[in-house]
Amino acid sequence: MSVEPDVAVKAAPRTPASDYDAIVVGAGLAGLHQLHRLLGMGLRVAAFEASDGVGGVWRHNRYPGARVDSHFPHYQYWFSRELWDEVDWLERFPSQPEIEKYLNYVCDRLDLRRHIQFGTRVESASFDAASGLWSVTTSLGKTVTARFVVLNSGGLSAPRAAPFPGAETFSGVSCHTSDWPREGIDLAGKRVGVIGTAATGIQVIQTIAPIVEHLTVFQRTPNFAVPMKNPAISQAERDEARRNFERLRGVVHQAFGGFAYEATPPMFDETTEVERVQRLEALWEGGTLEIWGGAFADTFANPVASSYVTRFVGEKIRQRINDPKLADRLIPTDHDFGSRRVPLETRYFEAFNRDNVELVDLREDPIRSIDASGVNTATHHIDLDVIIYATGFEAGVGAINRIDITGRDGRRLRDEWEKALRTTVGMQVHGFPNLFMTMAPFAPASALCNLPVCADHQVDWIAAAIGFVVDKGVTSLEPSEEVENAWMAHHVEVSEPTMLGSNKNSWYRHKRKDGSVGELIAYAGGIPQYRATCDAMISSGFEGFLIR
Ligand code: NA7
Repeated sequence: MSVEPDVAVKAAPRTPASDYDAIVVGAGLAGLHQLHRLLGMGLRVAAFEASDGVGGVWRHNRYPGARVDSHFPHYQYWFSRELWDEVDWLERFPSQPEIEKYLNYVCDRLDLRRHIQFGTRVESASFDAASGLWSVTTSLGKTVTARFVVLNSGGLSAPRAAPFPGAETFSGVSCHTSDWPREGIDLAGKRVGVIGTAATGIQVIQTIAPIVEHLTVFQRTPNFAVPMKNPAISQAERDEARRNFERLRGVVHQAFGGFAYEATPPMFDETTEVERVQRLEALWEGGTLEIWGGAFADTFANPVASSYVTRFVGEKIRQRINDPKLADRLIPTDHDFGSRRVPLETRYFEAFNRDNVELVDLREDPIRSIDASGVNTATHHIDLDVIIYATGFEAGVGAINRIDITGRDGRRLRDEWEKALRTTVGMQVHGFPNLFMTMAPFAPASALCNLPVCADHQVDWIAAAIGFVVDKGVTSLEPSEEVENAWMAHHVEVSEPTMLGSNKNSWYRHKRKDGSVGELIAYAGGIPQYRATCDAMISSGFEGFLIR
């Protein structure tokens, strides 16, 4: 199968004494592509995957209603024309089973499975400056050496632990959404509690409300959400997408968030009141995420535009909730639309019109503890058969920090990041030569991107960086402190002044171990600026990097 654009390595790696040239951690969406790309460069590569199959988050997040919020044809690999031609997507917003099947298909089509060691969690990685090699130790007790380590361990893959006292004493079934059992959970006729009302909680709640006997929704922060329109994909639509593959690929790689939206939106002040309403109505009816960043060119930066869209969305939601007091609780008043991740929904707000669905507003009545029979809030006890934790992830850093990583001069990544979270373009860290990562903080891929587009780009950049080290016959590549400072300063300059920066209550912001709010991990400069910086690093021969 052809791969474009290819990165050919001209010289043989200089470290035949190592077990591998590169180790890839994770066999999800980015890991599979990374493995394929590095093997295509003629490197000796092994991938380690903790679970017993491929797919990463798309293998584990099999909760009821799980599906992607990126519409067809966006959520697929963009590096291969053949894959586009061979895979017939069924729904405009593919479901978890469809995506898991796709990733398994890609794995076999690219003949990757034999390079992946399943059931093998990477526990530590340590750099030895004398040999220029990383030693990687796995849960099977084995240590292997490699020149390069690439962490494709996922930006939203380490679940946040439930902090409720007594959770372990619950006698019913309880489960985090990202750890949903393959055999499923029978929810019919059960009293179910869902904790969390963001992208995941919304999908669960709207799906199970008609099935369960009684549903208690525990909401801490209300979220804006926008209706998803999800028709089946016709053959004509597939054909059209394939015909337009090259054009679309050019567009998504230079679009702000990796979506080929139809037109560049106007500035808010350049539109009349009538045009604003028409525009928002059309986007609302469109049933995609386009209303988020695509309503006005300056929605993220102009508080007036942001408030306008916020009011519009709030009113739309209010019309769908029968009880005005309930609407007050479900419609956010503490943040603007789009300053947190916007979920798509299907009759989510109507679920609260059902007699069997009850909202517990945790801002008024917080959870105090969990016991054998259910949840205790500050005011009452709720009997439950099942508790579903839709409580999210340690975003950006969780999966990386589960690995004990020691770089140059004994620096431990966890400790460095606890002091100050930093990366260079979200893919390397000063002090950690030849260590690469995808979907880490301070890149579009960490939050504001249709992920396959951003993951493909990061895989390409990492391949180019590794190719550079090998071709130059040097030992290692690492961003200098100056390069990293410059990237972090740029990130803060473009991201903090946006409405994303003004909202401190979102997974777009790092949460430190002590619970305090840290850095904004979502890079808000958009793909074009980001790619320009990354491309310039490659074309300048990684100027300013430490090349040893
Ligand atoms: P999120 O977006 O992190 O949401 C987690 C939800 O769980 C959110 O409503 C939280 O309320 C709630 N939560 C978290 N901890 C608690 C506690 N201790 N008590 C009550 N409620 C809590 O995770 P998702 O899985 O929905 O989505 C993650 C991303 O995955 C999503 O954006 C997609 O890109 C894919 P809070 O808002 O913090 O008050």
